Amino acid sequence: MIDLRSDTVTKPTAAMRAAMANAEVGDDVYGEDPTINRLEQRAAETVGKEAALFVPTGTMGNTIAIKLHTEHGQEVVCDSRAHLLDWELSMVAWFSGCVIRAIPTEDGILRWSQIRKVVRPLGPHSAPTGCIEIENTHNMAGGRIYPLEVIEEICSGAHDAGLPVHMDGARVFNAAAAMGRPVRDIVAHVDTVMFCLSKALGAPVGSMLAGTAEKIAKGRLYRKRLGGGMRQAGVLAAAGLLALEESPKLLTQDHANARWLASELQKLRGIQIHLSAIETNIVIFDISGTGMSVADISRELRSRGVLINGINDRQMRAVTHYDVDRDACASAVAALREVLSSQ
Ligand code: TLP
Repeated sequence: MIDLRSDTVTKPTAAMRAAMANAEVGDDVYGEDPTINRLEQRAAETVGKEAALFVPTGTMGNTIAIKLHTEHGQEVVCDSRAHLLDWELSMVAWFSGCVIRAIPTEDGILRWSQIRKVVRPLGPHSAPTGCIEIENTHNMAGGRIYPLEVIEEICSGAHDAGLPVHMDGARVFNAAAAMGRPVRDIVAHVDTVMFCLSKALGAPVGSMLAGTAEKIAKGRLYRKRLGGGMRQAGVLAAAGLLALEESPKLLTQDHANARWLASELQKLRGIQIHLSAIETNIVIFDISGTGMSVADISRELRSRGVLINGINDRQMRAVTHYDVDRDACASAVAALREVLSSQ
């Protein structure tokens, strides 16, 4: 199977499996797992924050971050296609007791000029704003990257208004690779950042939440409350360390494959793609001109050994990663060409 459904499907490398087998472990709830401690330290150094916390999932990392930055009854400002809003089972409401104030954007990238208009204090009718959340790269906008000056402007506006900023940086290493900048430059101004080891970086499990030592110490307690105290999870952290140290340099290959895939898909009858929007490893394409439904295309592709899912009734998403090389991308294009021509 050529699996382009997501970069979450990456399998651990042979080196990761060997590191997992040999990992030194201890009970992490007592703070005694040396491999997790090393991963948390390396992650904090890499992103330039005081401390970092190993969490089982990106969803848990975002959930803890929002809880750290808000009180019950506040609003969290984010883009209207944010993962936080559409794909995390309303954890903002469930765990933090907040509602989302969503701002529609063309490209997934919020600007301070838009955020400023919805920021408000507690009033007789209005809930106060608790924090701002930005997603970098933006998944459902097709892996779009926040320009550094936009992040700086949002953070300075938010901080002047007394508001913290959390970055859902599930794929911030993709942004860094595409920009040729270290992650620490991208996240320098945000208060917390969550990034995933288990997506394009290839670890089997795990994400990191980074911020001040004080926030991360409190975050550790929220992680326990959420059932995320993981004991001898150094076996996972060992793969995570390799994901952190070794995988970032492979990402530009995924980006080149995504651009190539997009340019080939664009040649197919009825497929529409904005090539200039392909900045990292996510290719979102519109199939409404093909005369077929998303579900039919997905099913026909599957029967030809290719997995690509729809994200709504007219768009599909293909995500490149290290388990899908250029030849596999070519086979996926050929399969889709065949599906469309058998129409
Ligand atoms: N994204 C998954 C699905 O949930 C859509 C994917 O296949 O892309 N933030 C962002 C921006 C994400 O893309 C994801 C996962 C998460 C958070 C959550 O990470 P996990 O799945 O580890 O909870």
